[in-house]
Amino acid sequence: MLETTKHQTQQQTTESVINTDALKSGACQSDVEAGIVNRWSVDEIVALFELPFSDLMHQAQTIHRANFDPNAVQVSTLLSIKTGGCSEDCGYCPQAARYHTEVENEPLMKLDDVLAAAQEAKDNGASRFCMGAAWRGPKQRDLEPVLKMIQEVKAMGLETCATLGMLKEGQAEQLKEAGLDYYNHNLDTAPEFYGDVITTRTYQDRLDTLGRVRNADIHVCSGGIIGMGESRNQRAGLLAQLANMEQPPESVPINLLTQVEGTPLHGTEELDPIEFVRTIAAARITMPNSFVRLSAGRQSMHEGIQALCFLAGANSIFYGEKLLTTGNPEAATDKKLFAKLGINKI
Ligand code: SAM
Ligand code: DTB
Ligand code: SF4
Repeated sequence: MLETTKHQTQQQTTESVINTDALKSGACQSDVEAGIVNRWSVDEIVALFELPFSDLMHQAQTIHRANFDPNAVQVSTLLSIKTGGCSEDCGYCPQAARYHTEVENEPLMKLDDVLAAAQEAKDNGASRFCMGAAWRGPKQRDLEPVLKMIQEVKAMGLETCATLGMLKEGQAEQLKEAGLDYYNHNLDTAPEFYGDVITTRTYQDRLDTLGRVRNADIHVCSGGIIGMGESRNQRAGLLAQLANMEQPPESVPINLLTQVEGTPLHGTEELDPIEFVRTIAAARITMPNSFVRLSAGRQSMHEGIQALCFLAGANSIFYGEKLLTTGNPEAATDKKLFAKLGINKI
């Protein structure tokens, strides 16, 4: 009897997923015309999280294979071009001036040093180079040297990405003109949990920056951080925000919180790794055409969990021994892992 009930519940869950698929393919035309493109409700995404693990993985892998080469993973290398001393209060971030961490402030890097790092990333097999700055947002005098960096990195034959904080009117267009392919700006978490983590900029500020990036015809890279003490509902809420965008981000970084001493979120209860894999799978299912990036947190992640993330549909990583200020696996370690799993780099 118990088995029958369980089976029925599973069937209902699967049906609700299929109904959502119908909605996605345009069944609800009037909503689409009105600009309301709620492809996924939070409850539907929670239902994905609640599936038996094998069923969830099967769905994610099926969707992944229908849209991507399942054995290809895109690799981006990060460089912090301006480190520390940031005015914002993001509770996870070692670069916020107000928290006492071991990060040493460094001014904007010189062009030649950035280009040397980009060359090294290219020689190591990265296809995209992402430049990050610890700013609330760039002032015009900050932006100009960064535009030059973008032009030169692009001329080296690398894809370019930048993450510089909030953009003002007109700045995205200047970045586009310089040759920027992707702009990273994360929503970080669900709207309901956001105020527990950041108070110096609003959720709407972030959406506005993403709108400017999209309008300037730059690819959007936007995701969040998991393991900050948010609930499962809130993990689903973050994915709903991303998946329901008029055009979901081309790239969705899913970061596992890297806990840094001195930040308010240091000491947060560690997330169960299987819940992290479930988050990746739910991101894959809800954003079937986006690259889902297994981002921060890999250094402390067993390779078995990383393999499960790739199976769940992650198809992008940060590659190189440093993220912005914290560690990432050595390139040689990742090469061995890719060889073991038969993964090819994009
Ligand atoms: N200052 C810019 C901004 O915040 O938009 C760009 C750089 S900021 C460091 C880029 C992203 O890195 C953040 O939005 C956050 O999602 C992620 N991040 C920062 N610290 C992290 C940590 N300790 N663990 C995981 N992700 C982190
Ligand atoms: C993203 O989502 N993760 C990257 C990138 N975008 C800029 C940053 C992770 C930062 C981890 C903490 C650090 O190294 O400072
Ligand atoms: Fe500053 Fe970005 Fe860190 Fe927030 S995440 S404190 S904006 S560097």
